[in-house]
This record gives sequence, C-alpha cells and structure tokens, in this order.
Amino acid sequence: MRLNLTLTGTLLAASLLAAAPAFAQGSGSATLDAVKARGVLVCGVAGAVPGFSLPDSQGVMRGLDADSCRNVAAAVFGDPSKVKFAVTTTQNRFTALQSGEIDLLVRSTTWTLSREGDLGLLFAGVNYYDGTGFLVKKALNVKSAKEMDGATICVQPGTSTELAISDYYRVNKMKFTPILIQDLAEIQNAFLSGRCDAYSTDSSALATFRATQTNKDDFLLLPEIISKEPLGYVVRKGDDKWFDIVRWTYFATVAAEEMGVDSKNVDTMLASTNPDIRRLLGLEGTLGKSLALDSKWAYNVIKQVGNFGETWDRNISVLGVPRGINAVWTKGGLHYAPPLR
Ligand SMILES: N[C@@H](CCC(=O)N[C@@H](CS)C(=O)NCC(=O)O)C(=O)O
Repeated sequence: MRLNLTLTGTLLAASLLAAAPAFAQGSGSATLDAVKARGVLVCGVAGAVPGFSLPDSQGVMRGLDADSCRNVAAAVFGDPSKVKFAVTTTQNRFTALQSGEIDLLVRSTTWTLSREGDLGLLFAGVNYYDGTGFLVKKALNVKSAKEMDGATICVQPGTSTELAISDYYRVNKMKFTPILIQDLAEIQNAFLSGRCDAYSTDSSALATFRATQTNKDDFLLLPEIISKEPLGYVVRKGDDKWFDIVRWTYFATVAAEEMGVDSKNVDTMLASTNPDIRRLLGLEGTLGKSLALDSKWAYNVIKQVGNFGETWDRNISVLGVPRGINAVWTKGGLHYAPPLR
C-alpha cells in the first residue's frame, strides 16, 4: 500500500515535471499571464472617494488609487488605459481579490497583520500613510476627541476604523455608540443630517469629504489621529512574481521622484549618464527582465502616469491636503525606494 502511494506520488511528480516546460514558457506569474491574455488589468477601487477613486464628468476614474492601478497597467502593457476599474465595498473587497475577480486591490485599504496572516493577501506597497480621524460639525462645540464621551459615531462596517475607535475609547475609558452604515452616500447623509455626532474613517477621506462640501467651514476635523492606517496595493498570496511587479512598480514611482525624474523631463533624462536613472529607464541592466516585463516598464509608468509626487499633487494636493509624512524620505517623509539594481 505504502509502495503504491509512493509510486502514485512519483508518477504525479513526473507528470508535473512533464508539464513544466509549458509553464516555463509563461512569465512565471499566473496573474500576469491572465492579465496579458485578457488585455486588461482588473483593479478593485472604491469608486466614490474624491482624491482616491471617483469618476469625473466624463466618467473617467480619477484619484490616487485609480492612478496606482494605472501605474501597474503602464508597467505591464505600456498603456495606463488598459485598466478596468471594479467598484468594491469595504465588505466585499477582500473576497473580490481572493476569488480572482480582481487582479489587484487599491482601495484605501489598511495594511494589517491579520489581513496578511488570515486572509491570504499581501500588501505590495503603501500609497498613503494615513490615520483614523473624526469629523464633527462645528456647531457641536467640541475641540478634541477627548470631549466625545457618549458620542454616536458613524462608521462603515468591515473597516479597520471600527477597531481603531473602540481601542481609543477603551484606552480613554469613554463610551460611544457606533452607527454602522455600509453605503458611502448614506453614511455621509446620516452625518450631515445629525444622526451621529461624528463621522469617522481615514482622515484623508474626511479631509477630502470636507473639502468638497459647499459649507466646508461648518465642519471640523478633530486634531487627534487615533491610529496608523497605511493604505496600499493588495495582491493575493501565492503569486510572488505578481507581487514583485506591483511592489517594484510602486518603488519605481518613488525612485523617480527621489531622482527628480518626472513625466515632463523623462525623455530628456534618456540622455542621462547617471547609472541609477539609466537602469530605471531601461537604458542599461536587465530590471525589466527580472520582473518579466519590457525594459521600458518604469519609463512607461513615469511618462504616462507620472512619478509618485506628480500623482500625489494631481489627486491629493489639489484638495488642500498637505503632503506631510507622505513626502519621499529625502524630504522627511516615509516613501522610500530600495535600490533598483
Ligand atoms: N482604511 C480602512 C478604512 C477603509 C474605508 O472605510 N474607506 C472609506 C473611506 S476612504 C471608503 O472607501 N469609503 C467609500 C465607500 O465605501 O464607497 C480599512 O482598510 O478598513
């Protein structure tokens, strides 16, 4: 019996080996192969958050998350328009990725241990170092979250915000009543109509929500940022090559900003003698090959979408949100690219 099992095992291994040459002709990434065969990257976004992902008047998805999706499409296809945006909710975003419905998730999603350890997902990069905040009406006459004992707080279910608020209240020995509302328009209306004293989520979204209100001066973002919410690019575990592609695409945008390469000067930079710039732009070395991509993968991202700072300014600075810790490390921020060599 044992012999039979061993034999079956050997046969199985042999048949897998026999199949290996066909697999070797692929890129080594099932996700990359599927994306290329389909001709389009399917990227999960929120589709409703100004500055992150929101269709403009022409129906074109705009925002930092949308452009993060475009970065990967530009790296893979040399064409950032080859993205299909899939609208996901705070509650279905992880199953959409696990089931293979989407290739990549960039949806103001916080990198946490349990999301990697329990959900079979990996965070390949952080496009916004954020934190949970509270938005209140000035009429409430509150200046600090510490004055919010007994408050009702509107929060979306399935978010890391829920845990951040309960931790904060526990630490400060205060009580609150959560009002859980999934739909974004509904939660914002609940807050505006006074159903809750505060609206809590990532402070970026609170700031951009406030900035887009006609009576924005009636609202106050409380000074406390009560948690760390690094928002990022998320992929499934088990496809290391795809993880590499997404991770180094993000790093390429940061490296470009660090080196002063942007969408406007990138063609002039093709004449640069700086070895780091030459490798980044695919003029020497084999970085593209290492990722199973074209040698111009990073050039295409920078030329067609922009470096990290350009993407930030286009989507976030315009809403009046300061760069802060989201600057590159050479300017005192947290975005730092390891060597592209
Ligand atoms: N970063 C937190 C919160 C995510 C979250 O609630 N995002 C909000 C604000 S940016 C959102 O996307 N709302 C839009 C929607 O649900 O349509 C998490 O990963 O759980």
